Amino acid sequence: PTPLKEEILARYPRKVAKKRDKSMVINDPDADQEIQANIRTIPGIITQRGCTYAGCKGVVLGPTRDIINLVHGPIGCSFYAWLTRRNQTRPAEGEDNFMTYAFSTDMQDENIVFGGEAKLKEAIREAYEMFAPKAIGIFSTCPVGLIGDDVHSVARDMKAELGINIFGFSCEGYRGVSQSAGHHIANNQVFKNVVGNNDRPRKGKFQVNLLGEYNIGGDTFEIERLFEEAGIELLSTFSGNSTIESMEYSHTADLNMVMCHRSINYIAEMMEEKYGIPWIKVNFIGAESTAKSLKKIADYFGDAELTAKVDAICEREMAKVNAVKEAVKPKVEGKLAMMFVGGSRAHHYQDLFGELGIRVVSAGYEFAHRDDYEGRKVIPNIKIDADTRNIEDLVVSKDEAHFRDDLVAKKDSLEKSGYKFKDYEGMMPEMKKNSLVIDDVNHWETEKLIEFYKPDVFCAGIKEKYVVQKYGVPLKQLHSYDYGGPYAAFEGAINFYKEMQRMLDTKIWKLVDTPWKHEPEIVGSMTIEA
Ligand code: CFM
Ligand code: HCA
Repeated sequence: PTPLKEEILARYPRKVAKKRDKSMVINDPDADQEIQANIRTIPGIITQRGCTYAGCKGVVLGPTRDIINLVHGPIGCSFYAWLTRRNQTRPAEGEDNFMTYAFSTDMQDENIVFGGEAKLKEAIREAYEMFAPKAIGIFSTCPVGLIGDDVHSVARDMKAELGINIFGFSCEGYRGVSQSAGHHIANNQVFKNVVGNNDRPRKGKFQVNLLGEYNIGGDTFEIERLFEEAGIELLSTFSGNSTIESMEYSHTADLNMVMCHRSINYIAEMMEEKYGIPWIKVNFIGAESTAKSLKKIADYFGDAELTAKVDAICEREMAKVNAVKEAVKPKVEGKLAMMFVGGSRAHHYQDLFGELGIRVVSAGYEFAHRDDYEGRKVIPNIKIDADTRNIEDLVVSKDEAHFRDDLVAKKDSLEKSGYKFKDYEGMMPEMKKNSLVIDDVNHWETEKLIEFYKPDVFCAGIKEKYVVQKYGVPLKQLHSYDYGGPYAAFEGAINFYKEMQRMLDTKIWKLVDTPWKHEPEIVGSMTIEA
């Protein structure tokens, strides 16, 4: 072990050290290393993680503009998630957009004692009368599960009463160990209640869905532009810039592309089982990854005209990207970065840093699973613990009327020529030897990482931002992008290069000096009992 890992573990009580040891791996891309992930956070440690409700309501359903996402719970759960994720949307003239609102039943003590179902029904009626939405989703917060309100029976009753699509989510904050459980719950309910509700006739020659792209800072818009130019019909994005209707006919696609594997692999798998739609992993973060992903889609369809268009787009855009890269790279090359973000981004953004010659010395996810680190090959070996068993695993069967035997045949023949489906390799094989991979990093570990590596940029979220900056290290939020973005696709890469130049090609951070370095306000020592 490196001195750093030893140093970190040495300060922990014995049991904690034993547990954290398995979540920290000194990477060797050529070895099959195992990392511990998706387990409970140690109580009292300052984790980066959020809750199951956040993963369900905020992440997966939040970006769909015309569903009323009604939170059943105390007002804080809505208020603190209100517009903070920066997922954008572009409604057509006259189309509904409820994303700027925060809908909540505003539970009070009285509802906790006597039950909140009546209040929930009233809130649904009120929302219906005011907005006449096509659908309403009900999201359970912690107290709902504790007092036993049945959001699903309320949803059934209100669906019968109002005649619109209404469905509930048992996504109480404590339901799983992190946001990740909320993704799974969201995937299940959207698949059961939305996907397949509308057999819209075919419109395009090449019909696809983009799964796990949430339009943070306008990322989805960048990808949509490329598809449109290439003549690829994007039916539905789950869920950036989406509508409920687009999800209803998403089962008529010829291909599913998975961007964020962690949050949406469940729907990709279920769509393949039920409808025979194959899925591939794509990544539109990084110019080279974007070009590679576009070419992979063109290869799937095997159409000469499409391939020529995609090649032309890539060539034209790469010329623009390279011009900026050549200007920026000499100024930032060789600098050190580290990134600790929820799921996919701690992996995807390594491609952008790689393009600038910035070295990623340490990275990790808040809540991803072993397959996101080690690749999907480990899925059969992942131990299913009680916390995971707590989340419903849907049993899906073939829909004979809609099943695409032609796509299954296409997949088989492409696989024979070496084309890879469901091929997520994970983060660790792509990271440098001896880089430090850490799952569910905590505040103490963050401090030690900064002291040890003295990184030039730290990528994480709002909770980490100001503490890290007070160490004299700039922090780039890879969740909300601070006020910036888009960073996806070619134009996004250009934006990101310029942002890195702005943040890294300056001496200002070296001047940060905190008063407590010289005059601590309190001095003391602490002993932690094992
Ligand atoms: Fe997927 Fe996301 Fe991420 Fe995620 Fe998130 Fe997010 Fe994230 Mo914040 S879906 S896992 S639950 S890429 S909200 S858009 S930035 S933690 S790395
Ligand atoms: C969430 C949402 C979040 C939080 C970001 C942050 C996001 O997990 O509930 O901690 O800065 O991207 O908005 O991940």
